[in-house]
Amino acid sequence: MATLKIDGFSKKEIEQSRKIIEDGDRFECENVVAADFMNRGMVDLMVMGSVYKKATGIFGREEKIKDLVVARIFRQINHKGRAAMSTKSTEGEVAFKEQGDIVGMFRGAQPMVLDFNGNRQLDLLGKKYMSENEMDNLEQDQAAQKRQKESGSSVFYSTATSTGDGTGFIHEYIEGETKFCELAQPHFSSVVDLNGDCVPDIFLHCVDNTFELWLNDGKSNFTLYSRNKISLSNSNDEIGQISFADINADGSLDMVYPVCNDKECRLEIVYNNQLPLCKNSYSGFSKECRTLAQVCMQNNKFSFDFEKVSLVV
Ligand SMILES: [Ca+2]
Ligand SMILES: [Ca+2]
Repeated sequence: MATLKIDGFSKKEIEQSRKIIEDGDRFECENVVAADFMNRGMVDLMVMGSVYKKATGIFGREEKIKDLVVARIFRQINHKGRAAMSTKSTEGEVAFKEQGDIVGMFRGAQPMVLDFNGNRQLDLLGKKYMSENEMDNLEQDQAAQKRQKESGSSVFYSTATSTGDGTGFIHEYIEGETKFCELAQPHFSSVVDLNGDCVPDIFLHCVDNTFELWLNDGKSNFTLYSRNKISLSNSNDEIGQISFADINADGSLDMVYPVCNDKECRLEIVYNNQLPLCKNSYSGFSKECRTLAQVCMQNNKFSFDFEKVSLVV
C-alpha cells in the first residue's frame, strides 16, 4: 500500500497531517514532485515509483519489475469536483484526484522534471521504458530495429509535455542517431546551450561518472557531439549535483559540481573552451572572439577543459 500524507501550513498552526492518496498495493512510492503540471495555477503531485508483477500460483510472490519507474500525476481538484472524485475533505482543504494518471514509464533512473522546450510547461526527461524482450529484440533483430525505427519508437528518451489546458500530456520523443547512454541514478542531466547558438542542447549524466553532449540543430534533431568521463583523484570520491553557469564570464556555460569523500568536500569547475565574448569590440566580425553580432553564432569547436579548478569548501 502506498500512502501519501501532506502537512498543511497556515498562519495559525500546522494542520494535522492527513492521508490524501491511497494507491493500489502493487505500487511503491519512491519520490514525489509537487508542481503545477497542468498549468492551471494549482499544485499537482507527481508520484514516481516501482511497480510489482502480480503473483502467480498459491505460493507466488510479487516481484518488482526490474528497472521500471512509473510516473503518475494526481491532479488537484477544486471543490466543485470534490463530491465525485476527491478524498473526504472539509471546506478550505486541498483535494486531489484519487486515481493518478500515468504520464510516463521510464527505465532505470527517475525522469527529471524540467521545462525542456522553454514554453513554461514542465516536461519529463528520462529513458523510455522497454521490457527485457523488447530490448533483446532490438539488440538482436535488425528487422525489429527497422520496425521500431519506422514506428518512431526506436528512441530512448522521451519528454511528456503538459498540453497546458489541463486535459493531459502529449509525448514527444527525442530522436538520436545512436543509443543514448545509461543514466546515472540519480542523474543530473541538463538542457543548456553548449555550442553558443542560443539553442538549448542536452547534457546527459550517465553511469560511471560519464556524460554525453547532444547538440540540437534548432529543429529538435539531436546529434551526439561527445562522450567524456569525469576523472576523480580519489576512489572514495563521489560527484554531487552537476550545474552549469558562466563562472569566468566569457559567455559560455561552464560545469560546476561538488565532489565529496569521507574526509572533505570540494567544488570542481570545468571550463567550456569556446570562442569568448570580445572585451572591446561591439560590431563587425572577429575570429578570435564573439562580437555582439556573433553572440548566437554556432561554434562546434568547443570542449570541456578537464584541467579543472578545485576549491576546497
Ligand atoms: Ca546549442
Ligand atoms: Ca565560461
